[in-house]
Amino acid sequence: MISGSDFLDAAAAGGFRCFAGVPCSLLTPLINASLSNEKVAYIGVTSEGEAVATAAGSWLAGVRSGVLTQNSGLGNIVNPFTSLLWPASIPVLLVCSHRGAPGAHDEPQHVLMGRVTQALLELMEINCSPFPAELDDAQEWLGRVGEAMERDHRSRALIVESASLQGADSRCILPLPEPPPRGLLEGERVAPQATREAALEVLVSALPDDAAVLATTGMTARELFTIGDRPQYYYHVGAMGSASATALGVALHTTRTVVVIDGDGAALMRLGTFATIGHLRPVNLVHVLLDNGVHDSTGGQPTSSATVDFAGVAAACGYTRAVRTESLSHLAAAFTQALRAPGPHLLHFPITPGTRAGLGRPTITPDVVARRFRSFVTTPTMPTSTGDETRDN
Ligand SMILES: Cc1ncc(C[n+]2csc(CCOP(=O)(O)OP(=O)(O)O)c2C)c(N)n1
Repeated sequence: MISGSDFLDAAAAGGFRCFAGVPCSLLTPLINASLSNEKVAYIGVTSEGEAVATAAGSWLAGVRSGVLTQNSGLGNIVNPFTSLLWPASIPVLLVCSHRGAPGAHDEPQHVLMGRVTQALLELMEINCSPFPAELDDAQEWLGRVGEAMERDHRSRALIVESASLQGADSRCILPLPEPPPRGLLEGERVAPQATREAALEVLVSALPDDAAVLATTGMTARELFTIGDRPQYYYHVGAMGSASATALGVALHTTRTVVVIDGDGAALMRLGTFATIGHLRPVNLVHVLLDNGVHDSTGGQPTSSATVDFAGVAAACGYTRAVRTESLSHLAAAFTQALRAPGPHLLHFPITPGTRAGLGRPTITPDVVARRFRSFVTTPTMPTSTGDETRDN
């Protein structure tokens, strides 16, 4: 049995510098130790799927990362794992608790998942190992596997049993954070006029060369690629709803401006990410939400966006500035302002559904896009002297 802080030190020595996760009582020693560990950061998120996307974003920013999850959260992980990590060959270390282990008495909600945990991970082609029992084993495993993951680009899982970690009943006592400043809501509701492509053109033409851009799945990524592929673009080809969490993971590990272009259906699917962004407040994140009120990419089925005030949600979640923009010129002005001022920013722009005839798709494979993007993000930027406000995270 080893302590949470010993495991984290071994993880840091193996190159793992960040874990995102949702707590499990079996992982408490690890999470609580990570809150005071200077070598390994913990990003507390709202769902295990969000943790996978955030860890993917950390990796895209050059930081070897992991996910701390209860096995009951594996269901939340399946989509971003199969649609984001696997196609892009992004490796993460899953540290997964094993509630409901066969033979051990546990609560009814853990029994079935306990029985199928390893099989479920293996079904997703994730190589599983038992959590190391001794510190020497942990150091050896994390060093060896960390390197192997960078070579073969495949994720690994460590399965944590109830007796794996010392100090499982420790309590986490942290001071409450300062309440965030409330965002500014602007704009009257008027019928949208602009298409998604027109909005993307406005964003692209104002985009600084050193900014990273992540596009949500479906037509947004396809249109961005069609307008003009660039090395600083990351296209989500699946994993609907994960773009903002991936962007958060990137933004937390770079000083570059990170722009995420989201859709209303996707944003609603993982609305919890608004809370994580508002809480962690990455100053360099600009979240643009192109809202056509429908799932345009799959045939135009309505979403519930008509009754959701996205800027209000973002402001209530702690974004520094949240604006509803109503025209292309207003979007351009708000975007330019967001690029200069500390965020996180939410720009909500209502658009009309529809796309150009014969819209293409990214012709570069996701793994190549991921490595090209990672190389862009991890290349040091030239210092600028624009006089803009400081935006260190
Ligand atoms: C988890 C998951 N569910 C469903 C899909 C299928 N899908 C791809 S794009 C899309 C619609 C996305 O809607 P929205 O974010 O509003 O963007 P729009 O298509 O309107 O631009 C759907 C349902 C998916 N890729 N992933």
